[in-house]
Amino acid sequence: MKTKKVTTISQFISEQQMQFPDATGDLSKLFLDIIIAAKIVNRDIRKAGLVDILGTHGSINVQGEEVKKLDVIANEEYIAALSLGGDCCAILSEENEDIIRIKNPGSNKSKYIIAIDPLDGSSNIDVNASIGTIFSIYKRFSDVHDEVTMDDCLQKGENQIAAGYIIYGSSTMLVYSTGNGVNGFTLDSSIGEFCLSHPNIKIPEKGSIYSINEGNYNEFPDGVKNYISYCKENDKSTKRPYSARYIGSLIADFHRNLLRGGIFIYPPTVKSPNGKLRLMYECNPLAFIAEQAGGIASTGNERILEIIPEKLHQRVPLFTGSKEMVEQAIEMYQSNSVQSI
Ligand code: AHM
Ligand code: MG
Repeated sequence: MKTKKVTTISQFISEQQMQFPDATGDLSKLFLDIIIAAKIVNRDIRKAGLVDILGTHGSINVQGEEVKKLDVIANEEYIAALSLGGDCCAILSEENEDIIRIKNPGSNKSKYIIAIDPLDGSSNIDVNASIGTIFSIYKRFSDVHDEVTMDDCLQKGENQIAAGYIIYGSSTMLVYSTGNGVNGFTLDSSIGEFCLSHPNIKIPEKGSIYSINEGNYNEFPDGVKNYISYCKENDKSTKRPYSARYIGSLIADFHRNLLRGGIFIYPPTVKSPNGKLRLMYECNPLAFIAEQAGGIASTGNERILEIIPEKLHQRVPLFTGSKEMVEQAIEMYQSNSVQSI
């Protein structure tokens, strides 16, 4: 049998690092911390149902949402791996109201801040649908010997040094970008390594999938309602009607659209005028990946990566995916000058 050449993520990261002779290797080390945590969380997710980690934890998080046991476990595991690694100085997590400043001797000198949604799509945990982890890495502005400031953490998405996600699906994949394209790695559990499986991912310019929680239709702005009608129309030249696909797990919806072509929309609604998704650890990292893959990410009115964040857990509307589809949706959204929601 001919053996296929395998590139592990560690080999890939060190090859990339060699292209930058001045690189200190600190970012590579931070990636290795993330990879360790991803493997641990993956191990626990794969055991869910056999051990007592399904169901609710009994608490409500800073977002006012019910916390699942696996939310707590994943949060603790990522924080532990990132803190022990000593390669980042602060963590902003969906599950913690404030910034977690890491106070161990190694991380006092670290320049990196990480924003993370440790377990995205938690409502899907108990029904065995795909869930994910989303992360975003920034360089602090302040001196490495000083306390990390709020300004260090509230940076616009354009400043991201790297971003990515792990999808715990039918296989476990890590997809990331350091601003030089997007690459995907699949976990080969027999050797315990993420191996390059999807090099240089490009999102198709056009697609035929639209992903939106249509149950909220009556609460959508008119422009979004019009776009949904457009998706359902018959038109051979644009391959409409499009297919509706919505898992309710952002990573699973985003990942499918990234590979196949499509649009994901979480618009403003009457109840949530800023949408539901969080800027720092959901929209920014996915916007970075989308753009690096040739796609678009917008609030409908502005590019996600240009938003200057005001608060750690800020929510923004999100339109992201294939370039032509997102442009069309934004045009229809904006053409309703009175956004009656
Ligand atoms: P979570 O991070 O608490 O799991 O919430 C975010 C999730 C996203 O994964 C998903 O896109 C969205 O919420 C689904 O929301 P809705 O159920 O309103 O459609
Ligand atoms: Mg989430």
